[in-house]
Amino acid sequence: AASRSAARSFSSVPIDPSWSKLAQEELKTKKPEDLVWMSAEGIPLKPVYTAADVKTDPGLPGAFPFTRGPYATMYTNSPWTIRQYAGFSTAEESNAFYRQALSRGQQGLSVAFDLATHRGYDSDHPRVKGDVGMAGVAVDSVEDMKVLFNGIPLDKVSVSMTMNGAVLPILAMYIVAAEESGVDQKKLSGTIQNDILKEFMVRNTFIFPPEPSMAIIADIFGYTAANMPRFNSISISGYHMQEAGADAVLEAAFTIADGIEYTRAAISAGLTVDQVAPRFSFFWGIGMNFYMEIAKMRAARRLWATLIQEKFNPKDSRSLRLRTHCQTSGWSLTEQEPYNNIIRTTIEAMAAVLGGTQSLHTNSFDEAIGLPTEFSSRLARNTQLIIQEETQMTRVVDPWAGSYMMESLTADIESKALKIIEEVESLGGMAKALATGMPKLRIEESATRKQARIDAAKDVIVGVNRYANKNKNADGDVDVLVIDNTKVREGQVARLSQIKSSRDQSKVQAVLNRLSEAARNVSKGLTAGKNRENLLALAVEASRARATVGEITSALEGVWGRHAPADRLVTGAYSSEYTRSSEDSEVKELDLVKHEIDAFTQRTGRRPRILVAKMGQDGHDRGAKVVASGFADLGFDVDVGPLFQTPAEVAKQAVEADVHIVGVSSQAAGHRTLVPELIAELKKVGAQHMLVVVGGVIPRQDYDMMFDAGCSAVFGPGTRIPAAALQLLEKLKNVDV
Ligand code: 3CP
Repeated sequence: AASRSAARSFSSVPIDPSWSKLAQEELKTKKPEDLVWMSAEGIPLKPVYTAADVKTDPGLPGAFPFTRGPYATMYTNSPWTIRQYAGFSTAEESNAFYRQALSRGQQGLSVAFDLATHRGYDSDHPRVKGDVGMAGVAVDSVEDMKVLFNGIPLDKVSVSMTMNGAVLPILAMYIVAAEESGVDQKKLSGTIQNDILKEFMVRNTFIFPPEPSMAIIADIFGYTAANMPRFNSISISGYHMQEAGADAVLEAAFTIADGIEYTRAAISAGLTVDQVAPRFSFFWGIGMNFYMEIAKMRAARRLWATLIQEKFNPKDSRSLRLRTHCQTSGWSLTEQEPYNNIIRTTIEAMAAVLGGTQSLHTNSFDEAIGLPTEFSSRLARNTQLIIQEETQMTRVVDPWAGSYMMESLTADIESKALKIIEEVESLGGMAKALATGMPKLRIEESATRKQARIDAAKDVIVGVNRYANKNKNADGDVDVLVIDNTKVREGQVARLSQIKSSRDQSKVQAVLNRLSEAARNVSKGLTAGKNRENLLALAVEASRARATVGEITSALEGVWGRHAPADRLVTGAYSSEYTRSSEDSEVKELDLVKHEIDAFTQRTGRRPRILVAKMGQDGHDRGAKVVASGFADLGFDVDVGPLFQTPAEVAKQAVEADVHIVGVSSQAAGHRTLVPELIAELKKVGAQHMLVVVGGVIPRQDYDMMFDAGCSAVFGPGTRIPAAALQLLEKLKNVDV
């Protein structure tokens, strides 16, 4: 049914007439146009391409517009960097993990910090109890940073640090740790993510409001341009947009638009395009739509070169070369039949390589379940080593060039993305566009549609909505890494108090005061280097004096405040995608949900009401948003709680809104600490009748713990929204509301 109704709109897609004749003989009742597939991007993928579909010559690799790669020789001379993103627990444990990985074939480092660090809190802060050491390594001061890189030659190994919110203290502590190990900052090669625009759009680990956040970035550009010639000052990231639900066109468009905005920010701060753009780098997510991902990478390179040329007219051709890191899609991993994820990751890695990435992370197969183990990390690394060293794929530069399909698809993505970039530009650039909410809403709409296509089995996920293995335990339980969050926290707290008692307090206070003064000057609109101090230079001084991440952040927060985002919910996208050409059984299921909601409303006088809550510093809110939009479209009253709540704050909101259900979304392992606390808090305020359900990345091993704590249901990844709704409505029948 799906392909028939889709084909109706495709009679306008030009298909080679001679081929159509040949095809018609084979097809019998179908038409050649029935074989056209419409992608999520709205790009029709035709069954056959010919020379007539190619309108653009891709040129040569290493030459404008760099469609075929930023370097002329690419992997034939030097393959991409195998750079696995990792970090957990303490600096000691992460350091041991890095050293082992490097000895077994990994080529560059990529540090994952815990969420407390991302949000600028020291490990002893009460808000971060469930987060310390969980989704990354805990770093509070330069002492932790020194332990993290102990024995690793920072003048030889390039280090990427995924840090955006607390970017000043973290980059500063890295510089000081290197300095104290005898490596001058001039020699440091690596990358700091430093991409705050996409944090406001999707990733949510911002700290300060947008304006001072952009000033921080400009200061980092200024400092690295002057002092760190080998260091990439930013990793302009589409990855998180894809993880949040963006299709390839949205990802490419918003990321390039971000890059244009950063270039403008640098120029407003008195820098030139050629001082900054050669050290800009990019970061793509690579999902399962194989051809589309390769085409996206090619199109993005061409768009960047063309637009930067047009808008800023650089003299240095390196300003036009889009160099990128890629990560296979975390979202595409399934909790069901997790070994399938090894296969998915291999295919995605091949797309990244065929698309010409400079650096790559391949996910571990168990990442939809919990934190990767030593075993799963080794398999993930070996996936890249096998592609790099066994397949001979590195022997030819951009082997897809000249493919009718690939050139046509590349041009399609380019033109569609260009339209969106122009839309953003017409709003005044990405910072202004973000203030309108447009990019965020587009991505959420795309995510909600995607979920509806999966729930209606229009998009197939093997082992989830097709070919599900009925014997759930056939593969056995998959091991996950369990971190003793309390122990890590206690260790960090002890080290913090030791540092604070052994440093020169007046020196620390003096430099923190200068940081606050610089922050005030930022708010007055003064420019770094001219009439105020550079924020990163000050953070370096503060780190040398042993100021902590939390203290450096507070010195700025005292002036700028902490950003609290306003939110809107997508409506209608779920039901419109779901009902359009869905199977009968699925339409019946929706009718059943409706019927149950009506019955509930009759019985209680109001519709079932759910609070979708996020606790701790986990800002991954795609799941929460999609569930909220889906439930609202199904007929629930939905409240969406703010990000970063404590259990007590969630309990308070649940009571104020008088909800029937609190749905907790957890993606960063905080549930073990935070869900039991929430249930205790609900009891305290007399709301023990409310159902508490948990969804997200919850290892099977934790299910019993969740039920024992008093949860009514646990929804893992791959749960269909109508099925979850029915289950909850069933449980509400037994509750006196
Ligand atoms: C490369 N080189 C070459 C060639 N290829 N020289 C001659 N011939 C060639 N064919 C040179 C380059 O010019 C460069 O030298 C050096 O070799 C290294 O190559 P590179 O391409 O710069 O590669 P690399 O150092 O690995 O840098 C890759 C980029 C960097 C530029 C993409 O930014 C990077 O590593 N990014 C990683 C970002 C990351 O890991 N992010 C993790 C996100 P020079 O140095 O002299 O120029 S994890 C997020 C997870 C989700 C979440 O956020 O929660």
